[in-house]
Amino acid sequence: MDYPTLLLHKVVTLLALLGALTCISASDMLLNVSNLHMFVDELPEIPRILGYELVHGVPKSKSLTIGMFKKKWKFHRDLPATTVYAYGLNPEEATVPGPTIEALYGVGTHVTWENHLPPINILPWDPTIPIALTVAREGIPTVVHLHGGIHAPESDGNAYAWFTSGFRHKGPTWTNKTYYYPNNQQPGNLWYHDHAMGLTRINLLAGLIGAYIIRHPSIESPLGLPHGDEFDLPLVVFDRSFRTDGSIFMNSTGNNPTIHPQWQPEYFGDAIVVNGKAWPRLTVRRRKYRFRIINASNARFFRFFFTNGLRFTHVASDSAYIEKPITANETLLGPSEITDIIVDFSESKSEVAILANDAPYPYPSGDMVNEANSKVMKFIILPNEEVDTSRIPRRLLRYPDASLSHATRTRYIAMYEYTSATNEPTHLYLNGKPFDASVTETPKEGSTEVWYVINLTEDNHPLHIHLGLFKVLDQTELVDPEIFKDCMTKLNDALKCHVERYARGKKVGVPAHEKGWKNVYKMMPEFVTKIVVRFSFIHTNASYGFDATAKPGYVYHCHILDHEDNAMMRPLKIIK
Ligand SMILES: *[C@@H]1O[C@H](CO)[C@@H](O)[C@H](O)[C@H]1NC(C)=O
Ligand SMILES: *[C@@H]1O[C@H](CO)[C@@H](O)[C@H](O)[C@H]1NC(C)=O
Ligand SMILES: *[C@@H]1O[C@H](CO)[C@@H](O)[C@H](O)[C@H]1NC(C)=O
Ligand SMILES: *[C@@H]1O[C@H](CO)[C@@H](O)[C@H](O)[C@H]1NC(C)=O
Ligand SMILES: *[C@@H]1O[C@H](CO)[C@@H](O)[C@H](O)[C@H]1NC(C)=O
Ligand SMILES: *[C@@H]1O[C@H](CO)[C@@H](O)[C@H](O)[C@H]1NC(C)=O
Ligand SMILES: *[C@@H]1O[C@H](CO)[C@@H](O)[C@H](O)[C@H]1NC(C)=O
Ligand SMILES: [Cu+2]
Repeated sequence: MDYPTLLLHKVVTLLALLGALTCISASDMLLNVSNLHMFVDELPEIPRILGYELVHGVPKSKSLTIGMFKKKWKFHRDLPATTVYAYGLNPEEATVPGPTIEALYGVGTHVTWENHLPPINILPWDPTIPIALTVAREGIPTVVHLHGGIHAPESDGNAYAWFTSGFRHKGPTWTNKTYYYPNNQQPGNLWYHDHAMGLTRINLLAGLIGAYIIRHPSIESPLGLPHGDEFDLPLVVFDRSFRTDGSIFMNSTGNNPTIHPQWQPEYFGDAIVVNGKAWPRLTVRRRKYRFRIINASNARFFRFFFTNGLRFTHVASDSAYIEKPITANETLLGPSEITDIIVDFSESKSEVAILANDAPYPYPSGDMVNEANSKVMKFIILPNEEVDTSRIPRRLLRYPDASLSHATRTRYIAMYEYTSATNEPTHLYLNGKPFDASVTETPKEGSTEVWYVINLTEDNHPLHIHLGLFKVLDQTELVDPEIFKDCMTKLNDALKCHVERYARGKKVGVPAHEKGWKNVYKMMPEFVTKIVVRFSFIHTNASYGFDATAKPGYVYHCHILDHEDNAMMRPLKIIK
């Protein structure tokens, strides 16, 4: 090694050691979550913040300042308080998840996101994966992405637009303290979360997540769905492991410690947390409720169902309504996916309904769920009959058609996983390229494209595209995947490797409730998934009304956060 490389290596080793030290607490005992009673805490009410104000009854744009604070949070009655990072208007009101921001269609919201986090990280970050190494000792880099939002690149929370406490240090693509969300898109469910380069998995694990709803009353009210704070609730679901002292447990030994001292390919926790409490309970009336379920896990998939056979009806998926309600008895939710369902508790034959999960982890070929992570929350159903004027309409919202004939460009997006000599994953790339390699995906504003997403790994990767929405057309299994993978490993070129000769295996249909516009979809391993991506508003076809071509552009990435950080993410630049 030459001298500068050697020096860098020493610094990295030292920092790795420091990273490890900061997370080893006096009590390093992993909590056996089986010792925590389920359903003893009430589902907390998440504070709501309006992203607009009413001036003489007329909604006007509003400016919010939301901070990130280090504080203590009680995840369970019998668990000591946990140190977390929480979003809120001030430290006292900060919560995990953060306040739900309610925006109105057509009324913009300005948010100044402020970092108040002290420099020592509460979780083991790994300095060998691409992160803001230079400032890691002087502050915790953070940047906020509004997932599902259609807004200018400067407000998109680019991974390199991070900033530390007091904006003392800023990443290379940082531009402005205040973000602007125009809210001119279709009504639906969004969420905000951290997106800092190489630290996303940690900052989310520490608590930096929150729901964001765009409402369009003149379109939504006639649908007659359950509404109001009592009957229309976001449920932010994630999994965490804890130590006996209450601290969040994240393994500080990597699966390839000589390469990455701390990084592991997927984080799984044993306790299932809903709106900030582990396995909470909610008393409900015998009537319809709307639940906007956000999967904010790093890597866990959930397949939700009710143990008493109660069914539910999908009305939206990710950030958009679907055209027609779809009734089902179970639903599979990938990381960062959002499902929006109506549950009619008047149909329940019992007085208790447990929302349960039976998705193996990693999904689909991993371990079966155990007692702890197979239960999510409990609903206690009041016995008296209710008058319920809400309804589930036969049709929801229709958007302009998006057919393949409008597509002007075809792209192939291949997912690669790289392993060490011991066959342990070391990192993952899209199209075989690191995040920093120059941009290759440059769609035209207003255009429609077809992307073939080729999953060459053994895992299900939820692909998330910023700005654009997409529809999943079909999923086709690769025949002779090993031969095709070999070629792709050598040439990294789907056309030269004749993807069409391999993508002719069995076809797997897209579930009815996921046929609408999505911003994340689970890409099946060894399958080619064909999606049609739209780079204009889906509800009007209109152009965005802001400069989508500005720097620093957008990104697309795998939403398993441990993958995104290392570095299953690529730039996406919109051109005129
Ligand atoms: C956790 O506790 C449960 C019940 O006390 C026990 O059955 C289980 O073996 C324990 N698990 C571990 C990993 O110690
Ligand atoms: C920064 O954001 C504010 C508030 O949205 C806006 O008025 C201002 O023009 C922005 N400045 C730059 C340089 O983008
Ligand atoms: C932490 O990860 C290492 C390496 O993968 C593994 O050997 C160890 O058992 C893990 N520890 C716990 C408590 O899960
Ligand atoms: C849901 O229905 C399908 C098809 O009828 C069935 O295969 C599945 O086992 C059911 N799931 C649950 C959780 O009842
Ligand atoms: C939740 O999201 C994580 C990561 O995005 C994913 O791995 C997991 O499967 C998702 N779970 C559910 C229930 O959707
Ligand atoms: C939107 O654009 C598509 C093609 O891109 C077209 O078929 C459709 O008619 C347009 N709809 C509206 C409302 O302009
Ligand atoms: C890739 O394939 C694996 C293995 O089947 C699967 O679990 C994963 O979801 C797939 N990822 C995508 C993006 O399809
Ligand atoms: Cu992934």
